[in-house]
Amino acid sequence: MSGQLLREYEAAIKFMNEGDDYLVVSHVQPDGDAISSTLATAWLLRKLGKRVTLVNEDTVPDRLRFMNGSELIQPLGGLSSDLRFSRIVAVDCADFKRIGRVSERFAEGYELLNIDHHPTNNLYGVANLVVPDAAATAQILYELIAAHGLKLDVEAAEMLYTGLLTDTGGFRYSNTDTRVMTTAAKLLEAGVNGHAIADRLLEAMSLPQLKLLRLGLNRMQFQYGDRVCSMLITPEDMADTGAAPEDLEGLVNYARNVEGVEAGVLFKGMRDGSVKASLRSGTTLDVSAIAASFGGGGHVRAAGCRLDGPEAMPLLLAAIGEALESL
Ligand SMILES: [Mn+2]
Repeated sequence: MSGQLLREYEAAIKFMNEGDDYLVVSHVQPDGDAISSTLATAWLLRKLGKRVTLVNEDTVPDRLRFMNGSELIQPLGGLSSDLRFSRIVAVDCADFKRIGRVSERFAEGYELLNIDHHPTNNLYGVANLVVPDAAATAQILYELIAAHGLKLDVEAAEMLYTGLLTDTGGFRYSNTDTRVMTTAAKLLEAGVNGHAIADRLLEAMSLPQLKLLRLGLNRMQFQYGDRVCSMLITPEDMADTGAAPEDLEGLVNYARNVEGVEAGVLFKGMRDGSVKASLRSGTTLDVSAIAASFGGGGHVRAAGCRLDGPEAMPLLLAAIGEALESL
């Protein structure tokens, strides 16, 4: 471990030891790693004898509720309006905006520890533990817990395993390195039922999810010599299928997975007229750079951004096409 990173771990440990009361928050529309890291951070803080409040702008997706303590993550709407927090741990949030409206509850002069693995993280905390080569924020928390010398119970191991599993696409993405597999092995040793979690998160499909998939496949469009594949899901589609936002997870991979396709794009039309774009790349294209040029961010192989309206969709596709040209 580099000296810089060692100092970041030390600063994080210091931050977690210094206070008494903490708010733990992750990004809006939380995914597996977001919920995992929220719960694992809370687990660690409690072990250190701290009081914790867990809040997310959105509710915990149903399929992630099997994790111990997930019922303690309060949706922002349920929080009493006069509550303010001064010591905050933000996990898996590449920038401050990703925290969403929970940030309206930060007290004046608040202090924030930023724990994340996104390479585009802009170090918005008073302490920052940002490890871009960690496959998941859960991986960083595993190491933070180990640095505290704490022994994992099966519940904590399950949380961490879930973050690793989901952010590596079931141990399949290019971020699946020896560190991931070594950690996963340790978590299995701690009693995690890997098969049951994989079945729940990777195999099982909700009916709305299947209906969305059918719509998305029907609308696939190929451009730039069939190297770019895009799909569009409208707000009406969401309503018609009864889908929740998390039912869109993984849909973009169907576009990216087509042989010969280097970039898969999922456009999701929002009620306010804006369009959210999820970008995935195969082996060469850096989609985080493209997303960043449209005000978004993410990872080299998985990124996203928000467009003002549908008229910007061809512009994004053109930017991808151009980037492919120059590879
Ligand atoms: Mn993550």
